[in-house]
This record gives sequence, structure tokens and C-alpha cells, in this order.
Amino acid sequence: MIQPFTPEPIRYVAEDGVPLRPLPPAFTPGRLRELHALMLRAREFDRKLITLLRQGRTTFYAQSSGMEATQVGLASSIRVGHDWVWPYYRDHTLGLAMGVPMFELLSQCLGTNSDTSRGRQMPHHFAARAQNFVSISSSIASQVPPAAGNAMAQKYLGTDEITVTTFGDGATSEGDWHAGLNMAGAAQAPCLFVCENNQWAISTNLKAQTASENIHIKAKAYGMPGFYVDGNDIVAVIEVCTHAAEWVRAGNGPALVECLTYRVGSHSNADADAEKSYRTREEVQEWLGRDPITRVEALLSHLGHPVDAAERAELIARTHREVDEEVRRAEATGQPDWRIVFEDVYADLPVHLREQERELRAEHTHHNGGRA
Ligand SMILES: Cc1ncc(C[n+]2csc(CCOP(=O)(O)OP(=O)(O)O)c2C)c(N)n1
Ligand SMILES: [Mg+2]
Repeated sequence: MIQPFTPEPIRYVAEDGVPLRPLPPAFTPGRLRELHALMLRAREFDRKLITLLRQGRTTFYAQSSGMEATQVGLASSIRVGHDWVWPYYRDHTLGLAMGVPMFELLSQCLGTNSDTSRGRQMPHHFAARAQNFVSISSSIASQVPPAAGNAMAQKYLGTDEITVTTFGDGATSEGDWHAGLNMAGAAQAPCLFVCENNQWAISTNLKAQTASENIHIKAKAYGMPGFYVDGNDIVAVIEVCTHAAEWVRAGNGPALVECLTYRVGSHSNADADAEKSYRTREEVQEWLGRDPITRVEALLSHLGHPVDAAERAELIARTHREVDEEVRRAEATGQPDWRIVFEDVYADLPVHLREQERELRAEHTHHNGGRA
């Protein structure tokens, strides 16, 4: 039985890959290999996107390296296309693990014609209709009250869907966060709140963020259970998130899960100097030693089913080929026309926008030597 409010994070597999308790039967070597492949794919996606940034082909990216077990693990507890997800900006690994096509994700990052928002949203802020994955917003915790509202609607409509919303540790200091949890608690709405606690909010350490002993304890104030899990242990994340999601789905009201993890790379490309400016190299090294992908590899070795070097190299090469091909396909659809900024909102453009359209057309014509 998985208990809330444990003083230590719930863990199934030690850092050296040795199970600390019997593995649930679902974790066959085949299943563990699938999870490993999903995590490695996400890690390599990060690497490729950083290259695309450096080439100037996209302009914003927030990597999730180090946090793969949290996001891939959470994805397994979601009934994709049935439940609703209100994510935050670091959740592309969650999206990929939920089956969001890489083509869709890359089209959004590159702002090509194949992007469903046609370049009108900040890069890396995608949405995915088939997965009920709501458009990512950058305003910290702004997704939390609408997620609570979505869950209230699900309750009133009598569905068995749940709402899942994710956020960082820093988000828990925002008023929106408290409003969302309070409302979901008061309404007993089926909302699963998941904190991806990577211990830093850009340069603000968790210790400066709150005087609470941890984040999950805040659930008590809002009348819901708070679970604490080692976010770098994929088995533990799946077990705890699935338990919490099923508890929410059964009509018991909301729940909070705190996944303790670490962002090993920079916050985003707006913070390229992470290690040197606000955290020590030693701290980063320590967490690199707790890598979630290495842990599942060690577990597979312990179980007698190691991922050998050639297999690992092929998984990496496959992701690189996949990204290259999807970038090529997305870029082949071209850049959206400038006129689209005036489309899809008003049936008839109001006068001030008509004026702006005229100005933009004139500027465009000027830059294009007389062609609009
Ligand atoms: C309302 C608001 N305030 C400030 C910012 C600037 N900002 C962007 S990310 C961030 C840190 C958030 O940290 P956390 O919630 O822990 O998520 P993490 O980036 O660590 O995954 C801040 C302060 C913002 N985007 N929105
Ligand atoms: Mg954080």
C-alpha cells in the first residue's frame, strides 16, 4: 500500500540499480527496456534541440535532462486521450511519452506551416489535441486554476476522466497555485497535481522558496493526500503516480504528488551559465551520479538483461535520425505568411487591427522591393 506524507521519498530501486523491495510484476525486462528507450529518446531530443537553438532555427527551449523518469513515469499513469493534461513549459518529455508525434512538437518549435498554431505561440509551447494536452503557458502556475476548473467540470458531468496538471517547485509559491489546490480540494474535484521538484527555480533554491519542510506537506492544508516519490526512480514514479491517479479517478477528490528530481542542464537558453553562477559544480556532479537513465540500465543489468553498448548507440542514432527527418519534413512546409497574425480570432477585423495590417503590409512591401 502506498502511503501519503512519507518523510522520505518512496523508492523502489536504489541508485546502484538494486531493487529495495520486490518489483511489481508489470516491470518485466521488456517493459523496463521500453521505458529506458523512451527516456533515452527524450534525452537525445534535448541534445538535438540545443543544436537547433545554436543554429538559430528555434529561439527558446527548456530542457528536461535529468527529469526523464518523472515525466515518462507520469505519462504511464495517464489515460491518454481520455484524461486531460495541463502541463508546464518543461514537459515535452511527458508529451513525447504520451505519444505526441515528434513532427507536431518540432513543427511548433520551428514555427513552420505544419505547426497547428502556425508560429503564433512561443517556441516549445505546444499543444496536442489527440492527447488532450492543453497548450503550455509560460506564466508560472497559471495552468493550475484552469486545471482545477477542468476537473470540477469533469466531476459535474459525471465522467471518469481526471485532470493532471504539472508544475515546478517554484510554482508552489504563486498565488495561482494555492487558489487551484484550494478550489479543487473544496470541490473534491478529480485533479492530480504533480510537482516536478528539481530543487531550483532558475537561480532560486528550494530552501529560499518555502519554510515548509517539503512541498507535498502543503496538500494537508487543502484536504488532499500528498505523496512523496524519488523522481529519478521510474518504477517508483509509475507506482506512486498510478496509485494517486486511480485514487483520484475513484472519486476521492484531488491528490498531490511531489517528484524529487534535478535539472542537470541549464534552466533554458536564457540561462546558459547555470552551474557557474548559482549552483556548484559539485552539486551538479552529485546529481549526475543519480541519473534516472543510468539507474534503469543498472537495474536491467542486475536482472540479467543488460542494454549493451551497441544497442544503446543504436537507440541514440535512431532518435537523431528521427529528429533530422521530422525537422526536414516540418521545414519543407515553409514559414507561415505574415498575414496569419490577423487571422483566426475575428471574423471581421476591428478597425485598429485593419490599420495595423495596412502598416505591416506597407513595411513588408518596402522590405520586399515592392512585393507584399
Ligand atoms: C508569473 C511568472 N513569474 C516569473 C516568471 C519567470 N520564470 C520563468 S521560469 C521561472 C522559474 C520556475 O521554476 P519552477 O517552477 O521550479 O520550474 P522549473 O523551471 O525549475 O522546472 C521563473 C521565475 C514567469 N514565467 N511567470
Ligand atoms: Mg524547479
